[in-house]
Amino acid sequence: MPFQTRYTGLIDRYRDRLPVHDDTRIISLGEGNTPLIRLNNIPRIVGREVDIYVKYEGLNPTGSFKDRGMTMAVTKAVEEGSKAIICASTGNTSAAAAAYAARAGITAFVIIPDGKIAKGKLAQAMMHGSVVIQIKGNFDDGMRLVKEVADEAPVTIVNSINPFRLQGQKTAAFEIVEELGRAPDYHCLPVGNAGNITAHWIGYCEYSSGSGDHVTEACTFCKGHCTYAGGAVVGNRPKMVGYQASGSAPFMRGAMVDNPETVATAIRIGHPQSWDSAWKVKEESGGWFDECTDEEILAAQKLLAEREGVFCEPASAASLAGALRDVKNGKIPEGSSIVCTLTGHGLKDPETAIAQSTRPLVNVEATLDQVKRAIMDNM
Ligand code: AN7
Repeated sequence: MPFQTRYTGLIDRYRDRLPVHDDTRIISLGEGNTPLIRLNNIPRIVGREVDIYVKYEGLNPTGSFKDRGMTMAVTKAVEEGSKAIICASTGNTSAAAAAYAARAGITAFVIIPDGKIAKGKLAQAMMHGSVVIQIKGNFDDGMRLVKEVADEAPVTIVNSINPFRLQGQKTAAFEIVEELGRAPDYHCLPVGNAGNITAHWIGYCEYSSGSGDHVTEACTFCKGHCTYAGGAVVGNRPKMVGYQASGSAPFMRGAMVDNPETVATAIRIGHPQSWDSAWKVKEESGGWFDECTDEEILAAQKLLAEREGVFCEPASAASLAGALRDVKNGKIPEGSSIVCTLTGHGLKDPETAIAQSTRPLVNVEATLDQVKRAIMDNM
């Protein structure tokens, strides 16, 4: 028999660490198994001896890390007999919900802030046939409405308050440990609702405990769905570092923010849903929160695209912007290994990318002469 290598998604790959049964119908689009790319050029530019890797979650099926959580959430919703799912979203959750609902043959209702989601994400939600409800309000208003409506209508919430979401998302940490042979010293993420930073910590804790035993009361995060045994840590765990956009930084203010604003619309979130657990993650891991200005975020997005050939969306670049600053100021010491999660693909938001591209387009007639001139002038 030939060795079968077809990759069939993260639930199949990490089945023994996820809350599924042998006969569960898996709703998958082959998510997970994303590249961990070592940065070659940027550390040299920064002039520090550090190993920086980017986990390119933009290469998931719908272009963001949300697919990891959505394969679990939709699989469980279908298993429980649900015919419809609902979420509030700054864009990526709605894209993933729409796609996985299409795959499962159920209906997705998505609530998005009017005019404040990137074009690519809107295109996805519409194209996959979800019911797109635009509200005159922001993500936080949408989240409140989702909770209220789910109390009265037969719909399953697939925002990250659905515990199966974090179970799927924790697998990113598994992949990183398996690829590096150990956990990194620092793991940097952009923070909005703080679901993903929590999910990664669950994953690192579970993996480092080296146990498949389900001792639920030991785990403060998973609400009973992970395999973290607690106590005996046999592997290393990273310091978890969360970066927010300055105009949308409740973890820096120490309080909810009512009118969040940032160019990084994915993390335009003032009332994070995983508030308590994110603080615990920071404390347990010895990490910290910090903020980046929109200018820093866009500069990091551009640096990564121009110097490494990796295109992420603005929110994702907050992880690198913050990490580079903390490498330069010594908070992250030389000799460290760092993973930055690039949560979403740059193609999600072409308008912001084009608007911040400084190189002018070179417009010429369709003649050899003019094209040659354009090349010589720009060598
Ligand atoms: C690219 O899609 O909340 O801290 O509704 O799309 O786990 O919320 C998106 C969040 C980071 C923040 N980067 O993750 C949504 C949504 C990107 C994102 C985050 C999001 P969390």
